[in-house]
Amino acid sequence: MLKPKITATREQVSLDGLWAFATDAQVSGDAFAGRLDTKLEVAVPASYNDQFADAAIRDHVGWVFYQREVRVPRGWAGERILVRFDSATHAAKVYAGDALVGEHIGGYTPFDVDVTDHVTAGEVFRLTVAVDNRLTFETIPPGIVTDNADGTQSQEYKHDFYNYAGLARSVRLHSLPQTHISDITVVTDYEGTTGRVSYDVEASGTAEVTVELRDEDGAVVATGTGASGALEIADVTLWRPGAAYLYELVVRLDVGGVVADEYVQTVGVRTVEVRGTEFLINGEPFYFKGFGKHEDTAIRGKGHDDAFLVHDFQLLDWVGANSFRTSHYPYAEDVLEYADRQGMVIIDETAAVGLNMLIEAGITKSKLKYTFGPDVLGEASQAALLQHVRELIARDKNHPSVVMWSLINEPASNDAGSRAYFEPIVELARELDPTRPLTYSLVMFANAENDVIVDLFDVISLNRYYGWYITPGDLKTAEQYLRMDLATWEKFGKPVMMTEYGADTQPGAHSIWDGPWTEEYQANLLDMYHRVFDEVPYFVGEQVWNFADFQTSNGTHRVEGNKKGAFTRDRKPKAGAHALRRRWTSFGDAKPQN
Ligand code: GCB
Repeated sequence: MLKPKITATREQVSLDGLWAFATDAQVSGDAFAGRLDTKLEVAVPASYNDQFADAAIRDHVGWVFYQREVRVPRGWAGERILVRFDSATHAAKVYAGDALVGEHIGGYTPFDVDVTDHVTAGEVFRLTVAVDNRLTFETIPPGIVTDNADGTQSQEYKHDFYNYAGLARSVRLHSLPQTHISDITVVTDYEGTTGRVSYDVEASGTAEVTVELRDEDGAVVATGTGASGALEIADVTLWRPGAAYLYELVVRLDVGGVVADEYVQTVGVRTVEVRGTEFLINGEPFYFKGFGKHEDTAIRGKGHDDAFLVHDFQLLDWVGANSFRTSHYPYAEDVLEYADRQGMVIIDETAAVGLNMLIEAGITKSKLKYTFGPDVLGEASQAALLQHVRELIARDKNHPSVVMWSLINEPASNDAGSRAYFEPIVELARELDPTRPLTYSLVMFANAENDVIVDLFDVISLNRYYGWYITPGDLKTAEQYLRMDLATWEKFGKPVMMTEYGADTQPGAHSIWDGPWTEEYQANLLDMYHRVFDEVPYFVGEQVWNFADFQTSNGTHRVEGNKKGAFTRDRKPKAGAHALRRRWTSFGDAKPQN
């Protein structure tokens, strides 16, 4: 799915800014049509929850409404006119005037609504977006909604982060020519100094396709005709971790000698491969150093913010990280585009988090006794995940920064039913993208003996909390457990990495002892893990949980959210961040040598 871009044939108008806002409890009558009777305004892009000082909005369960007037540029007559939502968390209904013009389910992937037949170039129309934050056994991520006696509903979910909702990413009105490029797929390779860009263009009508590949100086390095083909680049400059290089593929549709549409697709030439127990980028062993992140800041919730994007990448660079996982959902496309330009390596994760009914926010506590089955996560849930994987790969397939798909975080992969649930998901991902390795993050309870899906994947990614949830305050025993655990995965002959390890840390808490929550404890725990990692020959990476503190649902084991960040929520380093910096700046992108 192509991100809207301004080109010679395409235009757009940003709809970011303040919109009228109300929850379904605040409007009477048919809230889904007509003018919204409200004095509230809400900022877009940003989750709505923390913008107001009103618990009834923050913890609202159900529909909320966003509304604004939109003027269609007068030059757009004859064009197709669409509204692009970079995300609406978790389900949306879109209205132009009173007409329902589109719906979407899934809170972290973009969608277009075609409003051509409902608007007029040069005139104003009323745009309303109803957004539902409810998570059920039919959504990804899943959740449980219960009806309360007072007519309201309560929401329960198994993931740790707060269920921020609303329009957290950009909204724009954009135009497309009637005959237009609807999709582009690029796959890259190289041999010696010759690069190869295979491309495939889909168009909405009959047209001649021409392509032109330009280097970073704008020089044309290859041209081609036809909807698919392969371009060769003499003396190619590869896209490398920490040293990005991006070509531009200019795709044009020609109808009767006139350019009907033009789109510019960035291309980084690089390969990824799992060979034996190694993870290779451009044929060279790569060692992941970095974090699981969240899209999470004060006030904005999950709202995308360019200043935080830039600052977070600066901190990643400062600490010596070369990668992160988009835990636990696809991030805004702006993040991936920036990663492409900065040479940051991304493990791109789906929103399949909390598919584990036996745990809650990292600890054991649940009424449900199993996860997969017709009355829990069954066919409807699986269909939702299949659709989500289609949308994720359609959106992110062309990003050189994305080197691996993480299809699930901490599923109940020790539950016998998980195999039937996940096998079709893995098959679909392989069919849609045969070029990238697949992984998923294994919960502590899934071990080398009882996990029933590990053989389906290419890289074994472990989430382990020895020294925190297990043997807290006892790093000696934690070290023994960790060493034993890592040894058990050797038999699979695959690369193993740690996608979560860490300790909640209250900045300013100190101790000379191994005291959980202190800054020293976080640093010592990380050092202990690293000592063990460096002993394991098939180990390919370490991603600490988490880059920064983040907001969670209410719980007695959280103090104003999850505090496992190396940085605080406002991005100040804890002692752990300094410990990581000492280690990660001491070696490059290859595994540290003992
Ligand atoms: C996990 C989850 C992550 C939690 C973390 C924790 O295993 O994958 O979402 O935030 O544990 O801190 O409990």
